[in-house]
Amino acid sequence: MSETRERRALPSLLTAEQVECFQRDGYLLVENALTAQETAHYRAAILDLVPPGLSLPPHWRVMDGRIKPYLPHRDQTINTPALIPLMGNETLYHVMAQLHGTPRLHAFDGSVGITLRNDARPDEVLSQRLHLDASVPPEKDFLFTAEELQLGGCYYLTDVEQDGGGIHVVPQGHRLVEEEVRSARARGVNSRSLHGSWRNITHHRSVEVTGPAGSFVLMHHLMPHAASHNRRSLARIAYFMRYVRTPHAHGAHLPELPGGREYDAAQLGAMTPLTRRLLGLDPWDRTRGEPEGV
Ligand SMILES: O=C(O)CCC(=O)C(=O)O
Ligand SMILES: [Fe+2]
Repeated sequence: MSETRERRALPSLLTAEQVECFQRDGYLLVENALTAQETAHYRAAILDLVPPGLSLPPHWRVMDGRIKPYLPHRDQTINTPALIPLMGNETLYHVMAQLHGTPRLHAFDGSVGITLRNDARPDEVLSQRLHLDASVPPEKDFLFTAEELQLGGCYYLTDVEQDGGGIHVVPQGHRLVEEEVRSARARGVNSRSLHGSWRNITHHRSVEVTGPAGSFVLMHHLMPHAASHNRRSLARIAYFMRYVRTPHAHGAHLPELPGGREYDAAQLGAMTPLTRRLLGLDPWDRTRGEPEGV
């Protein structure tokens, strides 16, 4: 099927108003990205990673009550057979394809953040500085094109109420970053090195994104964001994903590990044809002779 026909075959899950909100604000809460059963299943799969005696493996990271599990070999992509289907979730894929304007996407990340209640430093809201993730290699300039766009964010697998460790974002932050970069360039200033290479953004105000379990907090890659302290009893459980067009301007569609990722039989068995394409195991153009759609 041609890419144009594939595009026409895609469902539009977001309303025109939601698309407009995302384009204006640079973030959007997509509710019901998961059913209640899916949410419970993935939450349990993440909690199963935590050793019962709470003896956390030395290669996991814990910052201000925010636990970041790693698989052996220090891999933060948590793609166990129980969690791989979340990397290929069809609802979120269709949302991402609608916003990217193409069905041919690459999906990656799969990292987890469990934010426990933290009673320390009650005057502080953020547990991290507002930052941009390293979606554009530091030696490259921002392009501001669709080929560079990364749409990422996290599933909330628990209800996230105010002060419950929700991710913080800067409304319209993606536009503020673009304006600042363009104006720095016009003055001959190296825009990549501003604000500690965009890891330490202190001049914008942020808001916490709250939402029910099963939501996805969608963010533009130029959105300044940060983790916040959880002041509530309920731990916040989040699973992060990113989607880019393939090919992507800076090669984000290419395998993250030299030689590509290796999957065992249980992981391969948990993948749908869509998941295989999203993870780069099958090409998008191998559609001849297969049923239409994904
Ligand atoms: O856990 C969060 O809310 C955000 C974490 C984050 O942005 C990061 O670690 O880069
Ligand atoms: Fe981040």
